[in-house]
Amino acid sequence: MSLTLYYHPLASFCMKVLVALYENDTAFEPHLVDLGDATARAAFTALWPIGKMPVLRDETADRTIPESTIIIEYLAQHFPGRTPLLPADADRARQTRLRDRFYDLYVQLPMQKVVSDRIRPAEQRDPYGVEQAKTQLQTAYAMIDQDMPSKTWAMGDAFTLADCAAAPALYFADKVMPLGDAHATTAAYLARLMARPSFARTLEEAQPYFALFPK
Ligand SMILES: N[C@@H](CCC(=O)N[C@@H](CS)C(=O)NCC(=O)O)C(=O)O
Repeated sequence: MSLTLYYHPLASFCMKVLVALYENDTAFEPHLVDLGDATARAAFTALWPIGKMPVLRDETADRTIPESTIIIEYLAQHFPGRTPLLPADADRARQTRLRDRFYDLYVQLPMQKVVSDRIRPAEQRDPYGVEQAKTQLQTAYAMIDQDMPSKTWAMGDAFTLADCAAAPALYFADKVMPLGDAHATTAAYLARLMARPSFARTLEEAQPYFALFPK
């Protein structure tokens, strides 16, 4: 098989790429990376010294592709399917990339800040940083509420890269700072994402690992 995905089923940026792969039934070999295991970590950082998942390896093309957005762009270009993931129109493609950046930088990263603080030793916690992250999430929720009311997906009727980014970002953000009734439009978008077969499958496969998610 040409494609191998180095990933962990519970890692939110990996989920983003799984959604893209499942959207188009793209064949790949899953390679689960346990970064807590020294040997597995060494093998993974030999591939991508930054040490962050996911990484895609295309053996046929002899290419190593890191970074979730770049992986999805690669899939859209080299392994296209029924869901185009990036619009052909250049302006719409730019707007899609902006929304992808928005969900990665202003939803996913602040969510990770809150989660990672929970698993630190008490003396290394960063309450000020967590407060800033929660304020960032509030701003992002309000922006999504404004952006989404008349749309099914982030770019309208078509499911794209932006929705791949939004799905795990909003799913875990809702766990650390619930959307509730105050953000009903964003909550409804999250419900649509969770019902989308590609993301439903991704969540199903992560179920055995959910006990690792810090409450
Ligand atoms: N910008 C990267 C972020 C990847 C990332 O943060 N991955 C997390 C898992 S969701 C990771 O590998 N964390 C392990 C670590 O930081 O040691 C992307 O979009 O792929």
